[in-house]
Amino acid sequence: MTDTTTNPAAPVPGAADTGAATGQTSGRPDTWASADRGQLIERAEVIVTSPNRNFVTLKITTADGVTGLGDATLNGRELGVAAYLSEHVVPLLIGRDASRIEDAWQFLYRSSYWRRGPVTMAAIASVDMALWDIKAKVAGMPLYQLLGGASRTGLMAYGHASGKELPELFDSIREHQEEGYRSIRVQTGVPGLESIYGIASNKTTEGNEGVRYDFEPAQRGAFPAMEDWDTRAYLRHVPTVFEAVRNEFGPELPLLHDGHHRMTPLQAAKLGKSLEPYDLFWLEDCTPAENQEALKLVRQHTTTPLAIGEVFNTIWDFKDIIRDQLIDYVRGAVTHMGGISPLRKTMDYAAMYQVKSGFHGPTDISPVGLAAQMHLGMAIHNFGIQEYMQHGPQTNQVFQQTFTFTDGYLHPGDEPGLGVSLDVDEAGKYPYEQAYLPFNRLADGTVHDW
Ligand code: KDG
Ligand code: MG
Repeated sequence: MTDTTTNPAAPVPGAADTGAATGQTSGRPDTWASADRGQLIERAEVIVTSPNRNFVTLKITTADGVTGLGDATLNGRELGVAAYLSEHVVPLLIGRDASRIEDAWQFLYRSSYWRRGPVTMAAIASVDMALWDIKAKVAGMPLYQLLGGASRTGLMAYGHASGKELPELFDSIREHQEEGYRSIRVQTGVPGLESIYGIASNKTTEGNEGVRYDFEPAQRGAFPAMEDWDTRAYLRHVPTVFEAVRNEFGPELPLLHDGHHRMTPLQAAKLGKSLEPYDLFWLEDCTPAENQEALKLVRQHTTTPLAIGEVFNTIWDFKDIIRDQLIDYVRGAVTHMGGISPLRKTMDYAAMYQVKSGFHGPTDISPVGLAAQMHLGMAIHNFGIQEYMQHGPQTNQVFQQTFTFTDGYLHPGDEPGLGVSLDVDEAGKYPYEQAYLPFNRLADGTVHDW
């Protein structure tokens, strides 16, 4: 664990005694008089730990000793967010009123002048999450109650089945069903390609025996691993896989697939169309969505539902594609969209267009981020599905969690707050280890989207 706390308990700003807004005076934190001085932020610690993988967590403590946790993990760029938090955010938090969540969010977003971007928004997200955790603990309620109460009894979750060849894939689907999953993402190898996105290592390989294993793309080491890619081979192969899966598992099982940003608009349109007979729940990230116009072309050619947005940072990234009804599912993560507050706004906006949630839930969303998403998913009306890759055993020892996964449905539990606590001693056993996501090269050596 790396504790990069820069501000030990700082004195509460005296000007707050006036009962008026203090404004920005000579280097003092901007805060207002709090009705309850016990809610002023006394400590904020940035905790970097690497049990099964790297995680960045913000822990905020109020004068009353109430603590809140926020997830700031940005896969492969963790220390960038840790430094942003320690150097630029933690000093602004000390002495602020923890109960003023929206004000803290707006202050961090607007006062920095430089807006958006994954580093900034992951840092702001962690503050937002931690403050909601504190507010719910002070209220004595699980967070979903504060967000409006439960709209459902549980969250349908999907897991990641994969296999290089069909027999392994079928085994993996069956294993997921045995664990309770009722919706399944399907990724396979492509003939001629050595290693590609989404295929878990074989459980029976050395070191993995007996271990439940979902695909974990970040690999420890000083340089990203190289994978190979050929879109034409992929487009030829994927429909045959879904045909085989439908023949084996029948028409009912909801199936998902992640294109992981690799296709041109025309290729994506072609894939969507060729998958229509297999009735996918969604096709994810069919194109790299910087060019959002691309989705118009895809939409003109296929009725396969589209999900996008795991790399988006703000409601602005979703605004036009929701308004133009180019997507069906919002793949944003609480951790990368600036927190619970802005993702809630995005989902309320999406509801006007019948667009539902499909929050990003791979293992690089920490247990804290996952819990925050579960509470939000419980409360909103337009919940769709929750991605759920299971964290490893060491991670689950560092982060104690109250959520349940029963018969394919997640529930965040009913403890006050988010329902996650962090064992600092356990976290300390796992110092940060450099790790990167892989990258792609085509046969001629060109770097391709990964
Ligand atoms: O950090 C990158 C991963 O979270 C991403 O590759 C996982 O695409 C992903 C998914 O849909 O879970
Ligand atoms: Mg994805």
